[in-house]
Amino acid sequence: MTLDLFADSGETCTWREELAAGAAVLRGQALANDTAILAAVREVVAQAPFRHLVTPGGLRMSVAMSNCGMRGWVSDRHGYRYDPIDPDSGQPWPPMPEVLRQLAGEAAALGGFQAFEPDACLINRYEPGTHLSLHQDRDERDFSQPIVSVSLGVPATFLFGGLRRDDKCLRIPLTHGDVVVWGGPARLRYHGVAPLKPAWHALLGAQRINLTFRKAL
Ligand code: MD3
Ligand code: FE
Repeated sequence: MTLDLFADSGETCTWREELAAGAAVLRGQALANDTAILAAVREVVAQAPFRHLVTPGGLRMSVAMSNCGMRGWVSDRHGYRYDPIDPDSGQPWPPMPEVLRQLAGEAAALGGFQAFEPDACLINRYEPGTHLSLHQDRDERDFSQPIVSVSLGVPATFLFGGLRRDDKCLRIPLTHGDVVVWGGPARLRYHGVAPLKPAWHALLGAQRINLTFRKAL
């Protein structure tokens, strides 16, 4: 664990917690840039508005989603996939803004993964009561690549399980500005988000936004 209260560049982080082998929380890593990050997210969702995807089983997801980058994660009656085209617009997903790409690369390096070049950024929007059921992320081709997640807005309880669905979950509070790097032996652990409690954040109101950066191809 390192403490650097006066860090002024992206090369150091303020507070790091090793959750498990391969999983590092960088507390407040996105804080210094939060307004630029949110401006970039707003620009993306102006072009690719949030929508509620349907699972292959026909259930509407309570989390609303959008994407930027060369690939976007989508779900429909046919299954889950990474698609270069936004099915709602028929157009490519908006490009990944530089401020987001840079945040993901710096965080991955702090988590021990050099030269992370994400081609997909999934943007999840949670409103009060919204949850994400326990799942694994396994739609990517190369599990040696990490996933970087950025939490913005109201706090959430992240559920961090094991390699089997019925393994006990740790409950990890994630709040505005927290960045987590998931890789190595943590890459295929089950995880989810508990129902969002009503709360208020100065920049996002009652919402939580989570960005997940991945190398899909
Ligand atoms: C642990 N999103 O989009 S990000 C997802 O807060 C997703 O919106 C959650 O799970 C959210 O798939 C959690 C944190 C996360 C992402 C990928 C992981 C944790 C992970 C992969 C392996 C282990
Ligand atoms: Fe996930």
